Amino acid sequence: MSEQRDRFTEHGQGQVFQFYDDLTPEQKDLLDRQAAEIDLTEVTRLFENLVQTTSGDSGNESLADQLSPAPFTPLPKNNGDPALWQTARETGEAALRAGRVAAFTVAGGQGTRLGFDGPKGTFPVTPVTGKSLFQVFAEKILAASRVFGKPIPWFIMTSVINHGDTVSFFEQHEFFGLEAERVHFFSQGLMPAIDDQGKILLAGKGEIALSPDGHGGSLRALVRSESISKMNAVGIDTISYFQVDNPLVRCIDPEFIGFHLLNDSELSSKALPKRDAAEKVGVFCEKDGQAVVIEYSDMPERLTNERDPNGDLRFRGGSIAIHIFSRELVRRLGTNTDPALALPFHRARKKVAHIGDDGNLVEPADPNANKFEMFVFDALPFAENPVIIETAREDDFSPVKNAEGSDSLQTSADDQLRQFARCVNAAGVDLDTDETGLPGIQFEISPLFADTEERFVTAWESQEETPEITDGTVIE
Ligand code: UD2
Repeated sequence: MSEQRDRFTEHGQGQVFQFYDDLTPEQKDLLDRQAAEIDLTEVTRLFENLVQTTSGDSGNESLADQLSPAPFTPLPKNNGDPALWQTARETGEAALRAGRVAAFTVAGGQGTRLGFDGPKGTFPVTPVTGKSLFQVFAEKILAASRVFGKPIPWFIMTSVINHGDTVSFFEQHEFFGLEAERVHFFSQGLMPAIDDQGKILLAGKGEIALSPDGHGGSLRALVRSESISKMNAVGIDTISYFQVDNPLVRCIDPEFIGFHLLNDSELSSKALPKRDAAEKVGVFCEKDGQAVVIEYSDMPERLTNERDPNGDLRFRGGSIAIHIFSRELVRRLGTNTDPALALPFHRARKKVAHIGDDGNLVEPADPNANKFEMFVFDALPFAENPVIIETAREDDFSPVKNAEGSDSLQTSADDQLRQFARCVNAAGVDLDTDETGLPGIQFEISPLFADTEERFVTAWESQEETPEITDGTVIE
C-alpha cells in the first residue's frame, strides 16, 4: 500500500495511482519515489495562478507602461571609466587568488535544437579539433586556476535526462585535466506536467510525466545537492554562472567578479547591446524601481522596437545569461519555501504524450498540457545591490543554439576564429582577415596556451620559436 496514494487522493490527484494495483513491485517503488518528490500544494497553487487565471493571452500592454530600460555600467571603450574597470579587475583577481570563486554551469538541456541526441555540453564546437563545449569550459577554468594559483571548483547542473551521460563523458576524458574531486555534478529538480483541469499526467502506467524545473531550479538544486555547504566549507562565496551553449563565454572574468564584490552585490549580470530588435535574449528593464529581466517573448512589441533619439534601440540591454551570484543569495532563495520569497514559475503550453483513463497512450496533435519552469534571472529583484555591467560580444557571447543560420555552429566557429585572429594579430603576426575580422584559414588556440588576448601576447612573445600559422594550426 502506498503512503503517497492517500496524499494524492486528498489533493484530487488520485488518478496518478489508478493503475497502481497492476504494477510490479519495482514499478510501484518507482512511482512512489517520483510521487514523494512532488509538492502537491505547489502544483495546486500553480494551476490556480498560472493555468486557471490565464484564459487566453490578454496581451502585455499594461506591462509596457511599467517598464523603463535598466542602466548598465559601460565598457571603457564606450565611455566607461577605465580606472573603475581597472579597480574591478584588481578586486576580482584578489578574490581569485584567495580561492573565493567557483564556476557554475547549467547543463540540464539536450542538443535537440541542433539535431544532436546527447547532453549539449558534449557537442563539438571548436573549428579545428572539434573540442566539446565542456572541454572548452574545462580548459578555461583550468587556465584561470593556473593564472591565479588556486584551483577553481566547477559545479555542473545536469538533469535526469543527461546526468549519467554527462558524468561518463567527463570520466572518459579524464576531466580534461581538472582534478576530478573538484568537479561536482548534480541533477536539477523535476516538475509534473498537468492538463487544463489541473490533473497530473502519467507518462506510463507507473510513471509521472515529469520535466526539468528550468535553470531557475538551479538555486534550490545547489542547496539540495549540498553544493552550497561544500562552497561554504572551503570559503567560496562567489559563483560564476554561465550556460552550456556559449563557447566564447569568459567562464572566469576578474573584472565582472570585481564589480560584483566592489558593490557588495548579491547578483551581478552582464548586459550586451542587442544586435537588433529581434535578437532572442532577455532585456534588462526597471519595474517598480527594481532591475528585472523580461524574456524576449514577454517583452511588449512596442518596446522591443522603440528607438531613442540617436536611433539606438531604447531597450537594448540584452541579458545573455552570464551572472555572478553570492553564495548567500543562492542559499536564501534555494531554501525559501514561502512562494512570495522564492523564484516564480512560468507556464509553457506543450504537447505531452500521456496515459488516458483507458490505459492507452494518447499522443496529442496540439498542446494539451502545462509545464512549469523557473528562470534564474528572476532572482534579480530579490538581490541586494544588483549590478549590471556591459560586455563585448566578440569576447563573451556566440552561442550554439540552432542547426543553421544565426547562433549556429557555423556562426560560433567563425566568432572563435575572429577571436583567435585578434590574438595573433595583437602579437604582431599579421594574419589576413576579411573586413569582419574572419581569417581565411581555420586554426585554433587552446585556452591552456592563453585564455585572454593579453595573456596570448605575453605567452607568444615568451616562445623561443613561434609556429607559422596555416590552415589547421593548433596553438597549445
Ligand atoms: C536563454 C535566455 C535568453 C538569453 C539566452 C542567451 C531563458 C528563458 N532565456 O534562452 O534570455 O539569455 O539564453 O543565450 O533563459 N537549462 C537547464 N535546465 C532547464 C532549462 C535550461 O539546465 O530546465 C539550461 C540549458 O542547458 C542551457 C540554458 O539553461 O544551458 C538555457 O536554456 P535554453 O536553451 O532553454 O534558453 P534560450 O536559449 O531559449
